[in-house]
Amino acid sequence: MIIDPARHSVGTMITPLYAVSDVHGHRTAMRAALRDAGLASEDGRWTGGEARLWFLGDYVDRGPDGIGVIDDIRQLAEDAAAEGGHVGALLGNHEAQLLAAHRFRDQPVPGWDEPGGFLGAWRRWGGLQADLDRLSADHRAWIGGLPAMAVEDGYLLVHSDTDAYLRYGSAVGEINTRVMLELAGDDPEAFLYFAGVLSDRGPFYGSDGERRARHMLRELGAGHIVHGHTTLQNLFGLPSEQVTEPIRHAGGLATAIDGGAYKGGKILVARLTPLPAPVH
Ligand SMILES: [Mn+2]
Repeated sequence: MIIDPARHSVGTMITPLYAVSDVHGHRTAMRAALRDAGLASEDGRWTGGEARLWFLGDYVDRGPDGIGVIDDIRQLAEDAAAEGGHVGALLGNHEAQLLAAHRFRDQPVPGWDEPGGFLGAWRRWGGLQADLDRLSADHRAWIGGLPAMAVEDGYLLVHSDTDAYLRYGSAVGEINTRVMLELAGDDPEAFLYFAGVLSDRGPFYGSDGERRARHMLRELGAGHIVHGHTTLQNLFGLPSEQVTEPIRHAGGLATAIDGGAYKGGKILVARLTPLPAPVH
């Protein structure tokens, strides 16, 4: 067998990698952002060829068409797989909160003084009745199978800017398995704790941020954290018009990509270029 180095060298095997986070029901804006990046058509079909695209969670709530966003992502995943590309999706706290609203309704949760239980809380967190009404068993099964994290090209992709995921294990596969079990749970008290872990934020900021980020990366065998969940507006005190690209923080070990679509910001399509080789 003759190997053509131009086609088979390691360098040419790496296909482009992108990440998008916190679409929050803004289906039209998501399609426009993906079109601008060359990844999808105006009507939400994959045009990215062999590229890889990861959605980092929070598809639903706050914006008008969360279920439509999920339907688009599933279509894109199917399209991309047929073309040798890949579309992946992570679990965000809002998906867990939507499932909880559906599963536990307004039953009281011991130790939680929240009017209307998970259903009331989900509404106050931005839940839309139209999404809940359209949430089919098929959608619930899809959400129930989402991983909490993935590693691609040395990037640790997660929804929330937290190391609280490490409470569920010390390897990516172990954490994903445990999170799926927690997500399927029927004990509202346990689910409340789980939703808190998924919604945590903060460890990567302040004087200890770089150390916490480095520890998480070492545990999980990756070189750089990419996350959504906390908007760039809130993180860096920026007005929406100044939020135009992802921002690195935690001593350069993490990148925040949530452009705050729900508050008038942009959906950022982050291109994740290959990381330099780690320095030992
Ligand atoms: Mn979130």
